[in-house]
Amino acid sequence: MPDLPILVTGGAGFIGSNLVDSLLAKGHAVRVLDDLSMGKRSNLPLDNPRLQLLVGSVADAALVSQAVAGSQAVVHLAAVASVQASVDDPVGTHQANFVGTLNVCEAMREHGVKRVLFASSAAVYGNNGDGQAVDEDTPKAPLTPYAVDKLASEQYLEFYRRQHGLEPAIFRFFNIFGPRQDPSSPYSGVISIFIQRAQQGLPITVFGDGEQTRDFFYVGDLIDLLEQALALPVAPEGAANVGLSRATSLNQLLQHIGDVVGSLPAITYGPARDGDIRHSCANNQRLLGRYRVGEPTPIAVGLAALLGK
Ligand code: NAD
Ligand code: UD2
Repeated sequence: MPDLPILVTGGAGFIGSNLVDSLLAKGHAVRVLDDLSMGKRSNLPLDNPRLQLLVGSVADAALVSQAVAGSQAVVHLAAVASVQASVDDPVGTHQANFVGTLNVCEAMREHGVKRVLFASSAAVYGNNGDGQAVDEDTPKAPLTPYAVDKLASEQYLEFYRRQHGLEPAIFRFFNIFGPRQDPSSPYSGVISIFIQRAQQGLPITVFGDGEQTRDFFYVGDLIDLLEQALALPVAPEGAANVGLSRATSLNQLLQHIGDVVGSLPAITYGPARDGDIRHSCANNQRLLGRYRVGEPTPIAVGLAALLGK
């Protein structure tokens, strides 16, 4: 079905627009459904005749049905990606982060579309990593509405697999970084904020002592995984962590940024964020078993690519 479009919900955002570029470059037709709440038209090559943009919400069941009709597969990325936004507005974010998933499942059932990729999150583990790399069987401890909605979405997708033959491939992203990550909110990804401030010579605030760690994964490597999952003959049951299985502290991250940018601005250390996870690192054995993960991009190389170096 090479000519039927692949539907990318949230396709005007950071991860989505990187995926759209890559799919178009490989000759696929692509349909994007995005409400442009965070995503931007300028992230998309709208002059490409193989790209169609539908502007609206995944919470609108009729629109989702229209978007899914005639698609060959769905990559469901649309969500309010800020954990803090979900804490501030659980009802509003639930519409995008949970009802949106259910609408995608129902529309796929209605139109007989089978393959769907889903962007879940390391947030489903809460603090259960306890300083160790978490595997997928680690007990779940969703601490925020964002994490609850991601976990419930995963479970609904598995229900639709059993009941209606959907073929979900579910990924739990750790900290993804790369071009087009929007630094404009205080809750944007830390790398996008630190890079922008370093380039502009503006002071950087580290929340806590900077010894908290994250498992940073380059968006280009993620896109490669998503494309493999679209082509797999069988969509594997159960979610797979997406991380390098490598912990980088914020202090180490700042050193890398200083190396790539050439200098660092003033750095201040403030109080840790409420509820901040201290250490987050993926056990990625399942990912490595399911997908070809060539030589994953080390953080220094990803940062250089991000700055066009
Ligand atoms: P993003 O904010 O850049 O992309 C999300 C896109 O969804 C945006 O374009 C936004 O406009 C759109 N959107 C939001 N609500 C919508 C709605 N109701 N209807 C239609 N579109 C809507 O964020 P991202 O980092 O590209 O995240 C993509 C997905 O990956 C999200 O589901 C996010 O939860 C998940 N995720 C991201 C990370 C990360 O490190 N970036 C980590 C874990 C999970
Ligand atoms: C990421 C995801 C979130 C969820 C979660 C899963 C992003 C933006 N968020 O949250 O969606 O999936 O992982 O656990 O990708 N920090 C500073 N200074 C700043 C900004 C951040 O010190 O100006 C710190 C922050 O307190 C945290 C670390 O940097 O310790 C990473 O913060 P983040 O917002 O990039 O991502 P995280 O891991 O909280």
